[in-house]
Amino acid sequence: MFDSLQALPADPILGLMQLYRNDAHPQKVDLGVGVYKNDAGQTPVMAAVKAAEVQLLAQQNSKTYVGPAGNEAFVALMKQLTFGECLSSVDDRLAAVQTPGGCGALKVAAELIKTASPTAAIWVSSPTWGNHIPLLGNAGLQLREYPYLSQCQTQLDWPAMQAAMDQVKAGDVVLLHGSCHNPTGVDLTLAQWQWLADKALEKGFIPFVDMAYQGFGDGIEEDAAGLRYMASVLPELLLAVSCSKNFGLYRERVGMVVAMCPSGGASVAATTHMLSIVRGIYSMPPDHGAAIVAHLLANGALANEWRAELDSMRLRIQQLRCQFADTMAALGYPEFQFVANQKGMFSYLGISQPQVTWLAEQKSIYLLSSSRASIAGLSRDNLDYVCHSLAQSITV
Ligand code: PLP
Ligand code: TYF
Repeated sequence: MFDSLQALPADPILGLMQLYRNDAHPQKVDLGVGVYKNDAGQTPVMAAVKAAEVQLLAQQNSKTYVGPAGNEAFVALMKQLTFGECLSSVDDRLAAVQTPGGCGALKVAAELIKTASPTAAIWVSSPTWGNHIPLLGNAGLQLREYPYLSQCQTQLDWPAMQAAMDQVKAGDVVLLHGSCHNPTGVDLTLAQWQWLADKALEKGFIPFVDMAYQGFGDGIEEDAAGLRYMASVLPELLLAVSCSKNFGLYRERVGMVVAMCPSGGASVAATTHMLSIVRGIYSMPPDHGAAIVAHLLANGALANEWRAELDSMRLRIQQLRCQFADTMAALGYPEFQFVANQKGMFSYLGISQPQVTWLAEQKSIYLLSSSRASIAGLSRDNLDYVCHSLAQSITV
C-alpha cells in the first residue's frame, strides 16, 4: 500500500527551522518561524505561566478525561479576554470549545462551515498564512482570495480589498487576521473593520477572525477592537483563537473556536455540531496548557503579571522594528522605514528569492522565500550583522 506514496516537501516554515538547527555557523540567525525570542535568542516560559503551572501541578489530583469541549473555565475566561466588554451582550449566542491550538480552531471552524453550508466559499487575503490553505481548504470548501497588499508589498491596498468585498456572496465567509497580519504585518484600522462590518451586513457574508497574536500589535484590548466591534453589530461571526504566542504555550497546543450565532437556540445546535466534529477528529483537546491559562486568568495577580510581560514583549518587538529601520537608513536604505510602522512578528522585507537564498547560504540568516522575516528573531547582538548582510545582499 505505502509503496505508492511519493514523498512530499516539508512545511516551508517548519522545514526552515530544521535547516537553522543543522547550521553550525556561530552567527546564524533564525528569522523564519514566528516564535517570540528574548535578547538572548531564547523562547522562555513566561513567568506567570510558570507560576500558574507550578500551582496547578500542586493542586491537580486527577488526569481523567475532560471531554470534547475541553476546559470550561478556560473557555469562559478566554471569551472574556477576546470579546471583552461586549461579551455580556453576545454570550448567550456563542458556541465555543477549547481546541488544540489555533490550528485546531481553524480546522473545527472549517468543518462547521462545511456542515452548515457546504457551498460557502472562504475568502482569504492574498497573501495569507500558508497553513490557512490546508486547514480551511481540506474540509472541501472553495477557497477564494481577496487582494490585500499594494504593489509595493508594504501597505494595504484598501480600495482593491473594498472592491473585492462586493464580489463576496451572501453566506460566504471572509477570513480576517485579528491583528499582526501573518505574513505581512499590515493591519486594518478600526475604521476599516467598521466598514467591513457594514459590508458584511449589507452583503450577508460572515467574517471569520483568526486571532493568533492578541497583545502583540497595539495591546491586548486594542488588538481585539475590530473583533469586538463586529461582534457588537453583526448577527454571525466565527473566531479562531491561539494561545501559542501570547501565553508562550506553543507546544501545549491551546486554542479556542467560537461561532457567534443569530440566536441562543442556534448556538446550542452549533455547539452540538462542534462537539461531533471534535469527536470525529481528535475526540478531545489536551488539557495541560488550557488549565494553565484558566488558572492564570482566574488569579488577578498572575493575570496582571502576564499582561505586563506580554506588554514588554510587544514593546521589545516594536523597538526592534525601529532599530532595524534606523540601522538600514544609516546604511543608505531609508526605504525600510515601513518595518517600523508594521505590527506584530512579521514583515515582508521585499527582497528577491535569490537574495533570500544568498542570505541563508552565505550569512546563515534564514527567512521565508517570500522574504517574510520574523522580527522577533532579531536581537541587540545580531541586528547589525543582519542589517549589514541585508545591505550586502542588495548590492551583490
Ligand atoms: N493563525 C495564524 C495567523 C498563525 O500565525 C498561527 C501560528 O502561530 C496560528 C493561527 C495557529 O497557531 P497554533 O496552532 O500554534 O496555535
Ligand atoms: O507562521 C509562523 O511562523 C507561525 C508558526 O505549521 C507556525 O504561525 C508555522 C508553521 C506551522 C505552525 C505554526
